[in-house]
Amino acid sequence: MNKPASVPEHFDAVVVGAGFSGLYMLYRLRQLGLSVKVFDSAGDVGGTWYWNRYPGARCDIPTTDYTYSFDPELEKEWTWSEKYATQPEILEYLRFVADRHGLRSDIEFSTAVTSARWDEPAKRWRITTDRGKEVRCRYYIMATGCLSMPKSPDIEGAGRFAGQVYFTSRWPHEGADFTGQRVAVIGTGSSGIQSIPLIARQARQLTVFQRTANFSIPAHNGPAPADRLEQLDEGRDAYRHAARWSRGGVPLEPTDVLGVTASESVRQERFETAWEQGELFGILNVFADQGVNPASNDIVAEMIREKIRSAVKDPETAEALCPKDHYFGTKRPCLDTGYFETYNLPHVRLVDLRKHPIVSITEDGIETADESFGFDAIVYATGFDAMTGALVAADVAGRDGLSLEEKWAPGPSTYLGLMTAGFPNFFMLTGPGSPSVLSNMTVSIEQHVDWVARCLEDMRDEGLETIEPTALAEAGWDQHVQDCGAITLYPTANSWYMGANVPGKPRVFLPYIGGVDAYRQACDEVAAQDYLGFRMTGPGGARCRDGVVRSMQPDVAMVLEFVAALGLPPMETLSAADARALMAATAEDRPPGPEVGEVTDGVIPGPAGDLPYRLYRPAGPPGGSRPLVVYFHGGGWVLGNLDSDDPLCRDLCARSGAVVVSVNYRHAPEVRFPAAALDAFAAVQWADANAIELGGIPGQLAVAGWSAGANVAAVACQLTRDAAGPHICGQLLICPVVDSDMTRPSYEENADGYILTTALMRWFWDHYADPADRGDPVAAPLRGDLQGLPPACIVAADFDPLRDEGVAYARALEAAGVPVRLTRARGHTHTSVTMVDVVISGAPVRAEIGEALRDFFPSAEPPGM
Ligand code: NA7
Repeated sequence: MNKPASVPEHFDAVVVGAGFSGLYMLYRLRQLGLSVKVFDSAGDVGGTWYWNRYPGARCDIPTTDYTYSFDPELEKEWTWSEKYATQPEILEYLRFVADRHGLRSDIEFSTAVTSARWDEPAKRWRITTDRGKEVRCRYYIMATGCLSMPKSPDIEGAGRFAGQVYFTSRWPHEGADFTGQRVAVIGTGSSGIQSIPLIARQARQLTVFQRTANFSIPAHNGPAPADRLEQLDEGRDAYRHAARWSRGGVPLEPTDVLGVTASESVRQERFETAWEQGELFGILNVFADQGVNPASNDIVAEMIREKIRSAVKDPETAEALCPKDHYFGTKRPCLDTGYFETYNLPHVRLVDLRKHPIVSITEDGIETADESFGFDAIVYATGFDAMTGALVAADVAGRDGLSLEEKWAPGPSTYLGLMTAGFPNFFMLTGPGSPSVLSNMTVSIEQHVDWVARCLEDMRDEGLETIEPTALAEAGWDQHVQDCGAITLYPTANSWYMGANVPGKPRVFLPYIGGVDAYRQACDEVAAQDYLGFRMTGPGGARCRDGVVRSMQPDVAMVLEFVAALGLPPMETLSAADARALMAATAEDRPPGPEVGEVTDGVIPGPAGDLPYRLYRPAGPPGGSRPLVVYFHGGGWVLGNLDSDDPLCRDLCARSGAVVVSVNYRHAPEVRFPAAALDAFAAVQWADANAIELGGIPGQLAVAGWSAGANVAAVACQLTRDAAGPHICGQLLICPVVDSDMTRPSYEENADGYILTTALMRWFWDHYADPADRGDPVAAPLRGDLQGLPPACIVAADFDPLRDEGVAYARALEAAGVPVRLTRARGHTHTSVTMVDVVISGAPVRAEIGEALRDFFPSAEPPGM
């Protein structure tokens, strides 16, 4: 008996979308014994592959990898016919999967969900559809895809054209026949690049309107690659496991070859191999640094441009097809079959919209600034409101009626790309903030579905009914997603990854670029730590272990992993001589730091003999005077020298426009406390007295230091004050040692694993000063008189045992009336801010340091004077 229409049906879960993610979600939810309803506005399964039926539509990940792995029998029964299967074959595959698992019975096709409202008292979602149906469910799961909401044709007059109009994203099922027609294609993303060669085969005339030239490499399609099939035959499970724990969702050994240092022959060889292979992850892996270093990226980009120039006969067209306004990879690169060669056909023409912008679409064609074109058909290959479009359009309102559209107006905010605060029991598969479009989608889909299924199972086992991220966890994840993007070149491009293709959309980096492997690790950790950052409630009680799953800068984490893998002995187990040798060895291959105008070495008369110094003069005309910064290197009074901090000194010099004089002081254990501090004091006196000879401006002198160097810098300021001169304009203290009290919380929190450990700091103190001396302000400047000291800039890093004493010094100086700028090096360790050109995320912190140094010298002549 049918239920009366007025009584809403209840389901444990409602899923929107019956593509790759929706189908697998349904399968897993059924496995859990949950009642499920799937809605899809399409007439059948397929999602993306149902709608995008344009000629030439194929996936751009080899189909051997673009496939479900959850069903080993399915894998045996289905064989892909090509390296990159066509849309009809992928659609056929999804139909096969739906039939094999009898999934269709729970799917309502040709039904769009029109709204969803969270009913707080009932702890249920109320879902309405365009068929006037209302259903209730506990869990609402969006399997709506990342590229499913077509972008509206934002071109003047788009509605006026009287001929045939096609959208690649909504291609008619009966196909299109362009024989004998004059056809326009607008858009040269993947859809345009795949369809243009095939449309050209039929059309009498084809005109392509290109706004942005795109990078594309030949797919070299054909049978599935034999080596890949062999690997799968030999060990399917191992292969799939490797995919799950790879960076992109396809097994691939990340290269460590740097574009900037590789020889020309290595560059060519690596590029040609990737070109021949015809795979996106291959061409994105020519050099380890091509995604972060503009110079390296340009090497690959130029090689691709050369290929385009050699494929296209007309030099002007070739040049217009060469992408020059974005770094390679920062917009989704394409795979093609004969795309560039198509422009050699006499009836195919390219219109460069940068030079000849469209003024309007007219009734019978397109008008550019200087030409009128008549067409029989216009094909829009203009892309999607990616990643957020379909979610926002679904009219979802969570707790207190807050809509997703309102919440995400400044850009999407999610925890793990899976959920968003204020929307209990609302899951997004491959949502913004997850690897999704930067990865092999099928691997990311399976990971998300498995995570959600496991979460729901755990909740059921624990008697929990609602789950929602906390504001803290979500803000932390959003920050991490942006931090990961910020160290790459991706945010520089006007791409749909940045929301830049849709007018008015906030510019935010949408996907997670930290890697499928790192992402999976984070999701697993969250689950293993009692669902860290989620609030859960139900008859089983309420629980919330609040926190942030990733707060370290991603490149800092990479450096730590790299160092850990070296298996070096802990420094504190070595002799001072061996520790110095180890430090020198690890610095051997690092980048040199920025160019400066001039570097000269000299000696200073110290209290007990000469002290070596190295002077860095900024670039600019010779002879000009600059402010002077006397700098002291780090190394716990035991390690370090002029070489150890050379890249940092260059960086400080370049950023501040000051002459930097780096002074080596006497080291412990050979010469103990207070030698280092007294040397620093003497160096400041000497630099002031010799300012003119050093190229400095008399009276414009600051001191600076890192770690123990910052300790002696701070002490030098106190001693100088006591000696009534000279005048010091400012003190820059980067992660300073200012106290010998090792009981502050940062010592415990960061005791181990961040290079400067608590044990190592103890070793430094033991080498430097007797316990009886450690309370002396000359060892622990925090304990000194702080009145009348120069303005300070103090850098405190999150993952540094010394963090809290740095902050304490800033507070104490402030209390003593000293102007202080406290710079928090978010997500950094004691050493990472100083790793110039290694830890990219340190650059903004050093930019602040440079600004602080310049601020010390308000009357300084600008650099170059
Ligand atoms: P894309 O990659 O977003 O490409 C859309 C193209 O359309 C791109 O070249 C756009 O230029 C162009 N476009 C968009 N709007 C306009 C207007 N108003 N005027 C002229 N040109 C315009 O979408 P696809 O469908 O090709 O591919 C999407 C993804 O699907 C693809 O990356 C694969 O992952 C699968 P723009 O670059 O914005 O200047």
